[in-house]
Amino acid sequence: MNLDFKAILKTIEDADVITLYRHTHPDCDALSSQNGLCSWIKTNFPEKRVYRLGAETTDQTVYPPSDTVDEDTIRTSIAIVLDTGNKERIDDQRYAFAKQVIKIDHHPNLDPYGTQNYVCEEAAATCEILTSFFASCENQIMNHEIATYLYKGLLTDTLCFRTSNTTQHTLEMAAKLASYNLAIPELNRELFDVSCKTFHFSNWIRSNTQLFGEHLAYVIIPEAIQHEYNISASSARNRIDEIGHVKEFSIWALFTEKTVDGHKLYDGSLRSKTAIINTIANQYHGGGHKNASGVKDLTENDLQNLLKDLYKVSN
Ligand SMILES: [Mn+2]
Repeated sequence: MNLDFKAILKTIEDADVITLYRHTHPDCDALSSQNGLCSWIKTNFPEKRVYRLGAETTDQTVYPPSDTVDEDTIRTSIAIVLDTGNKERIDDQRYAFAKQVIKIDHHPNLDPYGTQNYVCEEAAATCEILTSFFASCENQIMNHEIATYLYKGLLTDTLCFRTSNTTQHTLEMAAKLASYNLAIPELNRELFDVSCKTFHFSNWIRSNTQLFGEHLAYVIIPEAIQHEYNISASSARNRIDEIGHVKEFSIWALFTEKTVDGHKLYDGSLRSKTAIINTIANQYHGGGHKNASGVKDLTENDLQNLLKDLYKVSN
Protein backbone atom coordinates (compact mmCIF):
# COMPACT_ATOMS: atom_id res chain seq x y z
CA MET A 1 0.00 0.00 0.00
CA ASN A 2 1.50 3.24 -1.20
CA LEU A 3 0.65 5.48 1.76
CA ASP A 4 3.00 7.04 4.28
CA PHE A 5 1.27 7.03 7.64
CA LYS A 6 3.91 8.97 9.62
CA ALA A 7 2.15 12.33 9.35
CA ILE A 8 -1.22 11.00 10.44
CA LEU A 9 0.30 9.31 13.49
CA LYS A 10 2.00 12.59 14.41
CA THR A 11 -1.27 14.51 13.97
CA ILE A 12 -3.12 12.07 16.23
CA GLU A 13 -0.30 12.19 18.81
CA ASP A 14 -0.43 16.01 18.86
CA ALA A 15 -4.24 16.29 19.13
CA ASP A 16 -6.15 16.56 22.41
CA VAL A 17 -9.61 16.17 20.89
CA ILE A 18 -10.44 13.98 17.88
CA THR A 19 -13.82 13.72 16.15
CA LEU A 20 -14.47 10.73 13.87
CA TYR A 21 -16.97 10.76 10.98
CA ARG A 22 -18.45 8.26 8.53
CA HIS A 23 -20.74 8.47 5.51
CA THR A 24 -24.53 8.73 5.49
CA HIS A 25 -26.40 5.41 5.13
CA PRO A 26 -23.39 3.78 6.81
CA ASP A 27 -22.32 0.25 5.93
CA CYS A 28 -20.16 -2.01 8.07
CA ASP A 29 -16.92 -0.63 6.58
CA ALA A 30 -17.93 2.92 7.57
CA LEU A 31 -19.00 1.91 11.09
CA SER A 32 -16.12 -0.51 11.62
CA SER A 33 -13.45 1.93 10.47
CA GLN A 34 -14.91 4.61 12.75
CA ASN A 35 -15.30 2.36 15.80
CA GLY A 36 -12.02 0.53 15.15
CA LEU A 37 -10.05 3.77 14.93
CA CYS A 38 -11.82 5.11 18.05
CA SER A 39 -10.94 1.96 19.99
CA TRP A 40 -7.32 2.07 18.75
CA ILE A 41 -6.90 5.72 19.79
CA LYS A 42 -8.50 5.11 23.21
CA THR A 43 -6.30 2.05 23.77
CA ASN A 44 -3.07 3.79 22.81
CA PHE A 45 -3.78 7.36 23.90
CA PRO A 46 -6.20 7.08 26.84
CA GLU A 47 -5.75 10.76 27.74
CA LYS A 48 -7.26 11.98 24.46
CA ARG A 49 -10.95 12.78 24.04
CA VAL A 50 -12.36 10.90 21.05
CA TYR A 51 -15.92 11.19 19.72
CA ARG A 52 -17.77 9.23 17.04
CA LEU A 53 -20.40 11.23 15.13
CA GLY A 54 -23.19 10.20 12.80
CA ALA A 55 -26.96 9.95 13.13
CA GLU A 56 -27.76 6.89 11.05
CA THR A 57 -27.05 3.24 11.80
CA THR A 58 -27.12 -0.10 10.00
CA ASP A 59 -29.33 -3.07 10.81
CA GLN A 60 -26.78 -5.63 9.60
CA THR A 61 -25.07 -5.88 12.98
CA VAL A 62 -24.72 -3.95 16.23
CA TYR A 63 -22.34 -1.07 16.87
CA PRO A 64 -22.21 1.19 19.93
CA PRO A 65 -24.37 4.31 19.59
CA SER A 66 -22.70 7.53 18.38
CA ASP A 67 -21.46 10.17 20.82
CA THR A 68 -23.10 13.54 21.40
CA VAL A 69 -20.76 16.46 20.72
CA ASP A 70 -21.33 20.21 20.75
CA GLU A 71 -19.99 22.59 18.16
CA ASP A 72 -17.39 24.13 20.52
CA THR A 73 -15.83 20.71 21.05
CA ILE A 74 -15.68 20.10 17.31
CA ARG A 75 -13.93 23.46 16.86
CA THR A 76 -11.13 22.31 19.19
CA SER A 77 -10.80 18.93 17.46
CA ILE A 78 -9.10 17.40 14.48
CA ALA A 79 -11.65 15.61 12.31
CA ILE A 80 -10.95 12.21 10.78
CA VAL A 81 -13.45 11.24 8.08
CA LEU A 82 -13.63 7.56 7.16
CA ASP A 83 -14.86 5.73 4.06
CA THR A 84 -16.47 8.87 2.59
CA GLY A 85 -15.62 9.93 -0.98
CA ASN A 86 -17.17 13.39 -1.04
CA LYS A 87 -17.96 15.99 1.60
CA GLU A 88 -21.71 15.99 0.90
CA ARG A 89 -21.88 12.38 2.15
CA ILE A 90 -20.25 13.08 5.53
CA ASP A 91 -22.78 12.31 8.28
CA ASP A 92 -22.59 15.48 10.36
CA GLN A 93 -21.61 18.48 8.32
CA ARG A 94 -20.19 20.17 11.44
CA TYR A 95 -16.92 18.32 10.57
CA ALA A 96 -16.08 21.51 8.64
CA PHE A 97 -15.61 23.42 11.94
CA ALA A 98 -12.67 21.22 12.96
CA LYS A 99 -9.14 22.61 13.01
CA GLN A 100 -7.93 20.03 10.49
CA VAL A 101 -9.64 17.38 8.39
CA ILE A 102 -8.02 14.04 7.65
CA LYS A 103 -9.64 11.91 4.95
CA ILE A 104 -9.06 8.13 5.04
CA ASP A 105 -10.85 6.39 2.19
CA HIS A 106 -10.80 3.93 -0.68
CA HIS A 107 -13.33 5.56 -3.03
CA PRO A 108 -12.06 7.44 -6.12
CA ASN A 109 -10.53 10.66 -4.81
CA LEU A 110 -12.66 13.10 -6.82
CA ASP A 111 -13.07 15.38 -3.80
CA PRO A 112 -9.83 15.56 -1.77
CA TYR A 113 -11.57 17.55 0.99
CA GLY A 114 -9.00 16.76 3.68
CA THR A 115 -6.12 18.91 4.82
CA GLN A 116 -4.44 15.48 4.77
CA ASN A 117 -5.77 12.81 2.40
CA TYR A 118 -5.01 9.11 2.82
CA VAL A 119 -6.79 7.63 -0.15
CA CYS A 120 -5.96 4.24 -1.65
CA GLU A 121 -8.36 3.31 -4.40
CA GLU A 122 -6.84 -0.16 -4.66
CA ALA A 123 -7.84 -0.97 -1.09
CA ALA A 124 -10.94 -3.14 -0.88
CA ALA A 125 -12.11 -1.42 2.30
CA THR A 126 -11.24 1.54 4.49
CA CYS A 127 -10.64 -1.08 7.19
CA GLU A 128 -7.87 -2.50 4.98
CA ILE A 129 -6.14 0.91 4.99
CA LEU A 130 -6.51 1.21 8.77
CA THR A 131 -5.07 -2.28 9.29
CA SER A 132 -2.06 -1.20 7.23
CA PHE A 133 -1.77 2.01 9.24
CA PHE A 134 -1.95 0.25 12.62
CA ALA A 135 0.57 -2.38 11.45
CA SER A 136 2.98 0.41 10.46
CA CYS A 137 2.97 1.80 14.03
CA GLU A 138 5.80 0.15 15.92
CA ASN A 139 4.96 1.32 19.42
CA GLN A 140 1.19 1.07 19.44
CA ILE A 141 -1.01 -1.78 20.61
CA MET A 142 -3.54 -3.77 18.59
CA ASN A 143 -6.07 -5.98 20.32
CA HIS A 144 -8.94 -8.36 19.75
CA GLU A 145 -11.66 -5.69 19.86
CA ILE A 146 -9.96 -3.44 17.28
CA ALA A 147 -9.18 -6.42 15.04
CA THR A 148 -12.80 -7.61 15.23
CA TYR A 149 -14.10 -4.22 14.09
CA LEU A 150 -11.66 -4.04 11.19
CA TYR A 151 -12.28 -7.62 10.09
CA LYS A 152 -16.04 -6.92 9.93
CA GLY A 153 -15.46 -4.00 7.56
CA LEU A 154 -13.06 -6.01 5.42
CA LEU A 155 -15.38 -9.01 5.23
CA THR A 156 -18.50 -7.03 4.30
CA ASP A 157 -16.94 -4.65 1.76
CA THR A 158 -15.42 -7.67 -0.03
CA LEU A 159 -18.52 -9.88 0.41
CA CYS A 160 -16.36 -12.53 2.06
CA PHE A 161 -13.34 -11.79 -0.15
CA ARG A 162 -15.27 -12.32 -3.38
CA THR A 163 -15.31 -8.81 -4.91
CA SER A 164 -13.00 -7.89 -7.79
CA ASN A 165 -10.93 -5.54 -5.60
CA THR A 166 -9.83 -8.34 -3.24
CA THR A 167 -6.04 -8.54 -3.52
CA GLN A 168 -3.02 -10.23 -1.95
CA HIS A 169 -2.76 -7.18 0.31
CA THR A 170 -6.42 -7.51 1.38
CA LEU A 171 -5.84 -11.13 2.40
CA GLU A 172 -2.57 -10.27 4.15
CA MET A 173 -4.39 -7.64 6.21
CA ALA A 174 -7.17 -10.14 6.99
CA ALA A 175 -4.54 -12.65 8.14
CA LYS A 176 -2.97 -10.03 10.40
CA LEU A 177 -6.38 -9.34 11.95
CA ALA A 178 -7.14 -13.07 12.29
CA SER A 179 -3.99 -13.42 14.39
CA TYR A 180 -5.85 -11.60 17.21
CA ASN A 181 -7.84 -14.74 17.86
CA LEU A 182 -10.90 -13.70 15.86
CA ALA A 183 -14.05 -15.81 16.06
CA ILE A 184 -14.22 -16.18 12.27
CA PRO A 185 -17.20 -18.57 11.88
CA GLU A 186 -19.23 -16.60 14.44
CA LEU A 187 -18.43 -13.31 12.66
CA ASN A 188 -19.50 -14.85 9.34
CA ARG A 189 -22.83 -15.85 10.85
CA GLU A 190 -23.32 -12.50 12.60
CA LEU A 191 -22.78 -10.58 9.37
CA PHE A 192 -24.31 -12.80 6.73
CA ASP A 193 -27.00 -15.05 8.19
CA VAL A 194 -30.42 -13.74 7.23
CA SER A 195 -33.85 -13.99 8.82
CA CYS A 196 -36.48 -16.27 7.36
CA LYS A 197 -38.34 -13.14 6.19
CA THR A 198 -35.28 -11.93 4.28
CA PHE A 199 -34.87 -15.41 2.82
CA HIS A 200 -38.39 -15.16 1.38
CA PHE A 201 -37.69 -11.60 0.22
CA SER A 202 -34.65 -12.95 -1.65
CA ASN A 203 -37.00 -15.36 -3.44
CA TRP A 204 -39.15 -12.40 -4.48
CA ILE A 205 -36.08 -10.59 -5.86
CA ARG A 206 -34.93 -13.60 -7.85
CA SER A 207 -38.42 -14.32 -9.22
CA ASN A 208 -38.87 -10.72 -10.35
CA THR A 209 -35.45 -10.16 -11.93
CA GLN A 210 -35.63 -9.01 -15.54
CA LEU A 211 -33.11 -9.03 -18.34
CA PHE A 212 -32.14 -6.10 -20.56
CA GLY A 213 -30.39 -7.79 -23.45
CA GLU A 214 -28.54 -10.93 -22.44
CA HIS A 215 -26.10 -9.75 -19.80
CA LEU A 216 -27.79 -6.95 -17.84
CA ALA A 217 -30.06 -8.14 -15.03
CA TYR A 218 -32.19 -5.77 -12.97
CA VAL A 219 -35.04 -5.74 -10.53
CA ILE A 220 -37.29 -2.90 -9.33
CA ILE A 221 -38.77 -3.25 -5.85
CA PRO A 222 -42.07 -1.36 -5.49
CA GLU A 223 -42.89 0.35 -2.21
CA ALA A 224 -45.74 -2.11 -1.62
CA ILE A 225 -43.28 -5.03 -1.66
CA GLN A 226 -40.89 -3.20 0.71
CA HIS A 227 -43.88 -2.85 3.09
CA GLU A 228 -45.04 -6.42 2.60
CA TYR A 229 -41.63 -7.79 3.59
CA ASN A 230 -41.14 -5.07 6.21
CA ILE A 231 -37.73 -4.16 4.81
CA SER A 232 -36.19 -0.68 4.55
CA ALA A 233 -35.17 0.56 1.12
CA SER A 234 -31.47 0.56 2.04
CA SER A 235 -31.66 -2.99 3.43
CA ALA A 236 -33.49 -4.04 0.28
CA ARG A 237 -30.70 -2.59 -1.88
CA ASN A 238 -28.17 -4.46 0.23
CA ARG A 239 -29.71 -7.70 -1.13
CA ILE A 240 -28.24 -6.90 -4.56
CA ASP A 241 -25.92 -9.87 -4.31
CA GLU A 242 -28.99 -12.12 -4.72
CA ILE A 243 -28.83 -11.48 -8.47
CA GLY A 244 -25.04 -11.37 -8.78
CA HIS A 245 -22.56 -14.12 -9.47
CA VAL A 246 -24.55 -15.54 -12.37
CA LYS A 247 -22.44 -16.63 -15.33
CA GLU A 248 -24.67 -14.90 -17.89
CA PHE A 249 -24.93 -11.57 -16.03
CA SER A 250 -22.08 -9.08 -16.47
CA ILE A 251 -23.97 -6.19 -14.81
CA TRP A 252 -26.77 -6.35 -12.26
CA ALA A 253 -28.85 -3.60 -10.70
CA LEU A 254 -31.42 -3.37 -7.95
CA PHE A 255 -33.76 -0.37 -7.62
CA THR A 256 -36.08 0.62 -4.80
CA GLU A 257 -39.14 2.78 -5.44
CA LYS A 258 -40.05 5.71 -3.20
CA THR A 259 -42.60 8.52 -3.29
CA VAL A 260 -41.35 12.10 -2.97
CA ASP A 261 -43.91 14.94 -3.17
CA GLY A 262 -46.38 12.62 -4.87
CA HIS A 263 -43.86 11.46 -7.51
CA LYS A 264 -42.30 8.02 -7.84
CA LEU A 265 -38.51 8.07 -7.68
CA TYR A 266 -35.92 5.30 -7.61
CA ASP A 267 -32.64 4.69 -5.78
CA GLY A 268 -30.38 1.92 -7.02
CA SER A 269 -27.36 -0.27 -6.39
CA LEU A 270 -25.28 -1.27 -9.41
CA ARG A 271 -22.69 -4.03 -9.70
CA SER A 272 -20.52 -5.34 -12.54
CA LYS A 273 -17.96 -8.05 -13.07
CA THR A 274 -15.54 -5.97 -15.15
CA ALA A 275 -17.43 -3.10 -16.86
CA ILE A 276 -16.67 0.35 -15.41
CA ILE A 277 -19.96 1.64 -14.06
CA ASN A 278 -19.09 4.47 -11.66
CA THR A 279 -18.63 6.88 -14.57
CA ILE A 280 -22.21 6.05 -15.60
CA ALA A 281 -23.49 6.31 -12.01
CA ASN A 282 -21.91 9.77 -11.79
CA GLN A 283 -24.41 10.95 -14.42
CA TYR A 284 -27.37 9.76 -12.32
CA HIS A 285 -26.81 11.50 -8.95
CA GLY A 286 -24.51 8.74 -7.84
CA GLY A 287 -21.05 7.30 -7.89
CA GLY A 288 -18.87 4.76 -6.17
CA HIS A 289 -16.33 2.18 -7.19
CA LYS A 290 -15.54 0.92 -10.70
CA ASN A 291 -17.55 -2.27 -10.21
CA ALA A 292 -19.90 -1.26 -7.38
CA SER A 293 -21.86 1.99 -7.49
CA GLY A 294 -25.10 3.59 -6.39
CA VAL A 295 -27.57 6.05 -7.91
CA LYS A 296 -30.43 8.01 -6.39
CA ASP A 297 -33.54 10.08 -7.05
CA LEU A 298 -34.10 8.73 -10.56
CA THR A 299 -37.35 9.40 -12.37
CA GLU A 300 -38.91 6.55 -14.38
CA ASN A 301 -37.37 8.16 -17.46
CA ASP A 302 -33.90 8.42 -15.82
CA LEU A 303 -34.14 4.75 -14.86
CA GLN A 304 -34.85 3.69 -18.44
CA ASN A 305 -31.97 5.84 -19.71
CA LEU A 306 -29.63 4.40 -17.09
CA LEU A 307 -30.56 0.85 -18.14
CA LYS A 308 -29.80 1.76 -21.76
CA ASP A 309 -26.40 3.18 -20.74
CA LEU A 310 -25.59 0.08 -18.68
CA TYR A 311 -26.73 -2.18 -21.53
CA LYS A 312 -24.16 -0.54 -23.85
CA VAL A 313 -21.29 -1.69 -21.61
CA SER A 314 -22.83 -5.04 -20.63
CA ASN A 315 -21.47 -7.19 -23.47
MN1 LIG B 1 -15.90 1.04 2.20
